[in-house]
Amino acid sequence: MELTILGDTTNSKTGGCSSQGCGSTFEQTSQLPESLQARIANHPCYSEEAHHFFARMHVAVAPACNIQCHYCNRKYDCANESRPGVVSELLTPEQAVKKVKAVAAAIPQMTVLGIAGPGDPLANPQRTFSTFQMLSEQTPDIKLCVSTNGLNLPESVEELIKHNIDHVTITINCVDPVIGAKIYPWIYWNHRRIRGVKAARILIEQQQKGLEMLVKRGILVKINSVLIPGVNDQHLKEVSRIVKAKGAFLHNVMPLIAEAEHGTFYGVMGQRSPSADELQDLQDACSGDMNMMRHCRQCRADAVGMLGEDRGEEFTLEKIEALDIDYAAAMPRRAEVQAAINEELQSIKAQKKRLATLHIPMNPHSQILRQHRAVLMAVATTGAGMINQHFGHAREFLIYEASPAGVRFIGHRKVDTYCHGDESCGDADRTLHRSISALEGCEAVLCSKIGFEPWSALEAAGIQPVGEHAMESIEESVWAVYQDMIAHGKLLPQSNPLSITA
Ligand code: CLF
Ligand code: SF4
Repeated sequence: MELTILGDTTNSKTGGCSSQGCGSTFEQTSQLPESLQARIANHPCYSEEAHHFFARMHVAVAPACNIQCHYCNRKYDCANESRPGVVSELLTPEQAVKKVKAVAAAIPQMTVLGIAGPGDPLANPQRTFSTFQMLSEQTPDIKLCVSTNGLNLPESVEELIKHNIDHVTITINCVDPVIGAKIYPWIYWNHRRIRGVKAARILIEQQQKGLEMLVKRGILVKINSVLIPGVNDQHLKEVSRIVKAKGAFLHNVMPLIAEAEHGTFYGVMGQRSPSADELQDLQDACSGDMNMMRHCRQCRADAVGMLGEDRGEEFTLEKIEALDIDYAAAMPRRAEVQAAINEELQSIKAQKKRLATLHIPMNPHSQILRQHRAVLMAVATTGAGMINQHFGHAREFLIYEASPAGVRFIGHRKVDTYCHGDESCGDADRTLHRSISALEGCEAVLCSKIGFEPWSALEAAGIQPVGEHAMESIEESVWAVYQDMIAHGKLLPQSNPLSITA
């Protein structure tokens, strides 16, 4: 049977949709023109592969916003790119530059600097562009990235190009102003507050115009959309189709986070968030027309580190102010570390290419095996594409789907850390229970190590713990476990095998 490392193609968990391509995973990345591959190769958001190796950081220099989203409370960061409910430390452009240099020296694999809030970067043009200008002069080896609601985008395109911003994210939740009026109560436009459908129409026109202008100038554009059940869930397929047709590179459908304690309109009104299944179904449905991002962590406006990790505490303003960074001295070390990562990535790519064409004999009844259903598996990893994390130390699990068509990345699930490596785990039982609930739908969890207690609890919940693939490649291990499940008769064929001629 052939192993295929899939991106967003084929077989949803129920065996569903097919895809024409995805810009972010191995199979699709390798089909992109080389010049494009080079532009995303070390961007952890634009390349699923890169996010296992490269880090990003945000600087919170943009406090104001020019619109209101029903999922946002202005006390907190811009929820278009961030989890609501967290507040970032606001920086001046000078402080931001100092912080970027400190982080870049300490984390040489940090390749991308983004401005994503806490308000809208383009509603704070002076602060945003002054930061970008200083960074493009002083830290030339760092890619610059921005995320915006799009209202001021068309007027900002020239300035973005002037500062070498090669990656722009626009949050587009709708292309229909009637739906838009249910998401945006008002916008601030030409010194006036405008409400309802009229406001949504202006916002949508600006977003679409901005998208077209950026694409025309060769900028890579990612579209973020917040999935709001009952509001834009059906509509987002249309959004995906339109932005793809206009040349957007990637579509990132993110789940609405609406908690009453965040004080957002949706939170207070009891608007529900989508389930993991609903999110995956929509991503699968959109992937027919669009390259989909599935590894977004909805990070905060001052996030630092690999996606999914937050090292912000190591780089607070107080700590940064005390540092004297010699950036020129840090650059050779950064180049060395990044070259080593690129070399490793090349060898992983070569390996995947070999595997993708390799026929792995499973047994002679391959026609019967093709009838086996897809299985979701959770993986504990700290990066580098390996199974290299203790079950109890994982703050999140990556979710992969194995099916007769191959292995594909589905998304991630956050959990509370179960084990802190000491005796202080007062409510470890409760935390373990929550972790297991978060893995609902998974049939195996692959990790480097696991204790006896969680092992038993997982088994009791119908999830098979697997520890024997420690320090091995994720996709190959998921595939090996899938084969093993089939070999042990755990995945019964969907139809009567006796009716199939082997
Ligand atoms: Fe930041 Fe956004 Fe640039 Fe990435 S994040 S501005 S594109 S560097 Fe990435 Fe974070 Fe998701 Fe954003 S995981 S929230 S998609
Ligand atoms: Fe909040 Fe961002 Fe929407 Fe502005 S664009 S209202 S900061 S979520």
